[in-house]
Amino acid sequence: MKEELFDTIRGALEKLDREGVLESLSKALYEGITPEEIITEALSKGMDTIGRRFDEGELFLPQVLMASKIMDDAMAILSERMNEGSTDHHRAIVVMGTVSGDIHDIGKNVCVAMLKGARYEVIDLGNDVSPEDFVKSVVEYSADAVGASSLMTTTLISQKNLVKTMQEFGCNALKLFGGAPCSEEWVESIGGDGYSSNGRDMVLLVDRLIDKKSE
Ligand code: B12
Repeated sequence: MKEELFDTIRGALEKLDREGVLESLSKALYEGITPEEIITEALSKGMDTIGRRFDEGELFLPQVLMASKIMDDAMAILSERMNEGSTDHHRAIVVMGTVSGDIHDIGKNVCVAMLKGARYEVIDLGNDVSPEDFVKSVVEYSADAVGASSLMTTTLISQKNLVKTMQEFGCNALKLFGGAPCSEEWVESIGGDGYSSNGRDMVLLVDRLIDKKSE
């Protein structure tokens, strides 16, 4: 039943069928499937297929844009559900954003939803965020961690600039990075604290690093 619903949601997203996605998503929630599972097992996999088809020249920008809009609508419903019942007591504060020059924010939004669902307070700066704006928010909110997403090889360098700017300002919040062209090795080479390839693992990563920091 669960697998069938995941397939239906994924298939509808791949066919750019907005109503189909939203209907099957409501059904999945009604059946008691968690938003985290729906995001990881259905929506993210559907977006991966869209990305692959785009890379292979089977889909074009307007279709990717349509898929992105459907994803936004689905995430709005799921985020609301994930925030239900969350208490005022947060585990830590995380500033999130997509780096300078990059407008891709679907993956970042997935991470934001996952973190909020796991009771982190998230300051979401959106996309195309300069290193200075990241630092300003860390100071303003006394944030424990910064998460910066980059989806293009051309904007990966902005992650390095962020580490440099944080060091210049003596900002010692944890520095976490992700996005398709990012990797464990890259993060290590720029002096970051952690990398994860998906939203669910990002929560585990933050849990682990925050616990370690407060030891
Ligand atoms: C959707 C999409 C778009 C949408 C973006 C909509 C939006 N609101 O985000 C639109 C159509 C607008 C778009 C525009 C462009 N795009 Co585009 N796009 C994509 C596409 C198909 C999918 C990306 C996506 O959403 N994936 C789904 C999400 C769920 O996955 P994700 O982002 O990887 O996120 C997960 C993990 O990476 C991780 N993660 C993400 N962030 C973070 C952060 C932290 C801290 C951590 C720990 C983890 C983490 O967790 C996430 C959730 O599980 C990719 C192809 C691909 N294969 O990635 C191209 C792609 C990224 N785009 C590309 C390009 C070139 C562009 C354009 C320049 C196109 C153009 N010619 O105008 C513009 C960008 C303009 C700009 N300045 O940014 C290229 C980049 C190539 C490169 N240089 O590396 C790609 C790779 C396609 C390609 N092969 O050519 N794009």
